[in-house]
Order: sequence, then C-alpha cells, then structure tokens
Amino acid sequence: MSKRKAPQETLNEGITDFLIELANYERNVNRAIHKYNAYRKAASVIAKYPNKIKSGTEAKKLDGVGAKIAEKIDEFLTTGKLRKLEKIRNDDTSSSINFLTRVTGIGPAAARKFYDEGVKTLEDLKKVEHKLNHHQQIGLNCILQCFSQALILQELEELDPEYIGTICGSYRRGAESSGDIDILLTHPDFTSLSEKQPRLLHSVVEHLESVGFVTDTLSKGDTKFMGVCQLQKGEEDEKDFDHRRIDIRLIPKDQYYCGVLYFTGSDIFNKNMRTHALEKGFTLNEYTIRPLGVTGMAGEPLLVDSEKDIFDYIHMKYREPKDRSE
Ligand code: DCT
Ligand code: MG
Repeated sequence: MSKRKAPQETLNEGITDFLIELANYERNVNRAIHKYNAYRKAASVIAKYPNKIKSGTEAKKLDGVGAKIAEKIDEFLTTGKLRKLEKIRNDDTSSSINFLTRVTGIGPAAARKFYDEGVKTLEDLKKVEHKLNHHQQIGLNCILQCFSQALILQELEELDPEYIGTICGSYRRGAESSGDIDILLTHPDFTSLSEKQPRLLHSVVEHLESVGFVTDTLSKGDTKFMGVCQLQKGEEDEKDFDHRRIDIRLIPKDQYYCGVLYFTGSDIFNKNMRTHALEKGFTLNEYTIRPLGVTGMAGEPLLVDSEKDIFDYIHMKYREPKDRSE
C-alpha cells in the first residue's frame, strides 16, 4: 500500500539482515544493550562496504567487526544460515517477546512482564486490551491494521497483481479505533475515459468473500460495495471475531490519488486542505485537482500519480496520514 522504496544495496544484505535480527534479540529478549549496539554498528559498517564480503577475515578489517561477528559471518557464508539464529527463532520465549516489542509502546521490559503473565500472542493482547496504556493500545491497533492490510493486499495480488488498493479512513491515520474500513481500489485498465468495469470490483468482493474476510453484503453497485468483514480469521471454534463495516470503492486510475487523499481524511484536514488549495488557485475534490482560471472557472484536471503530487501542486508540505487529523 505504501509507495515502494527504491531498491536497496543488496551486496551484503544476508549478513546485515542477520546482524540486525541478532541485535533486536539482544535488546528485546536479553536487554543487553551493549551487544545490541555492537551488532547494529557492525551491520551499519557492512551496509556501507562497497564489495561483496567473501569471508569473516575480510569483514574483520572493518571498524566495528570483531572476532565473534567475523566467525558468524564465516558460518553464514559457508552454510547459508546461523545456528544461533535458528535456535532463537525456534524458541517460544524469544519469538513471543520479539513479537510483543513490535507493538509500539511495549518495550523489552513490558514485553517480558506481559510474557510472564501469559500474554504471548496477538490474540492474548486483544484479551487484555483494557490493561494496555494509551500508547500501547495505539500500537495494538497499528498491528491489527498491518495484519488486515497485509491480508487484503495479498488477496489482491493473488487475484491480479496489477490491482492497487489502499485502506483509507481513520484506519490509515492510525486512529486507536476506527468506525469502519474504507478501501479504495483501482486498476491500470480502468480510467475515467474507459468503459465502466464492475467486474474489477465484483471479482475482488467475491474473492474476499471466498476467503472468509467479507461476511455480509449491504449493497453492491458498479463502483461501490458496502458490507461487513471480519478483521481476523480466528481458530475453528473461536467466536470473538472483530466485525467491521467495510466499504470498497473502485476508482479510475487517474482519479485514484485524489480519492485516497479524500477518503483518508480527516474531514477537518480535507476542509483545511481544500481551503489552502483555493488560496493557491486550485479546486480540489475527491476526484480531481484543477487550476482555477482568472475568471474563477476550473480548468482541466491535473495529472496526479501520488498523494504527494497533490501537495506539491498547492505548495503544501507533505503530511503523513498519521498527521492528518486537522
Ligand atoms: N470525509 C470527508 N467529509 C465528510 C465525510 C467524510 O472529507 N463529511 C472523508 C474523510 C474521511 C473519509 O471520508 C471516511 O469517512 P469516515 O469513515 O466517516 O471517517 P473516518 O475518519 O474514517 O472515521 P471513522 O473512524 O468513524 O470511520
Ligand atoms: Mg472510516
């Protein structure tokens, strides 16, 4: 859903990845901050190293890579893996604590405390939501959001990799709790000049129904579906699904980012941004941004290929969704 990053330097990515995983383990599980710093430092010098590392000895010449890390690099280069990491990954305590610390607001100490109280999984966390502080509740909501975003994206990708989808609304702004789920959908085949293509919407709805994500239909048109979904597929006899209202809109590709901006909101932010646009001589709505002529007449829609394009046209600094409450 978010814009893809430019391809990273991948020369020694295998090595830097395992170093960062080890660093996180030391910080989150052992609370050994010195070891954490040591692994991070090694990862960072190796990431900047311009050649593909062929041995631990070669790596050891770099400032920040000591004998023990060099040994691990050798093991990784010869066997393709690291026994220490395999063990950590298979260890329930480590993986639960690592997971818990991924919730923002839960640090290594709190994670250990939750773990000792028997809170180990996302499901457990949801059950003790009342015990979480404000920050941790926001973190939990973000994780739920990531999970369902990942699920929807994955399903779209499976159906047709050319689909582009974004969950908008308060959800995208990272709100603690959101009323409903607003999904916008587009496809390069569908523009404001092409024929209507209700199949593009209906096949997504049917697919999300078939995997058990969408559970009910309230209305289904050519470009807008309204229904009910469940946020997570639980175990067989688990009945406490989190049901939410879901709207899915199919939007022409050329109008997609104006739609994403509008439906991300908030309504107050939108109002302020439209006012700002007018001051700069543009009219902005959920479909297009158009320049205003001297007579006040709106011109042709401007080309928009990202949300940032819209901010750029009206000389407004880009704001991340989480910073768009007003
Ligand atoms: N919107 C707007 N003006 C309105 C209503 C909606 O600009 N009068 C935009 C901004 C948010 C987006 O549409 C989705 O609307 P809602 O789902 O009602 O808002 P939300 O911010 O997602 O809040 P909620 O958590 O209640 O769904
Ligand atoms: Mg909403």
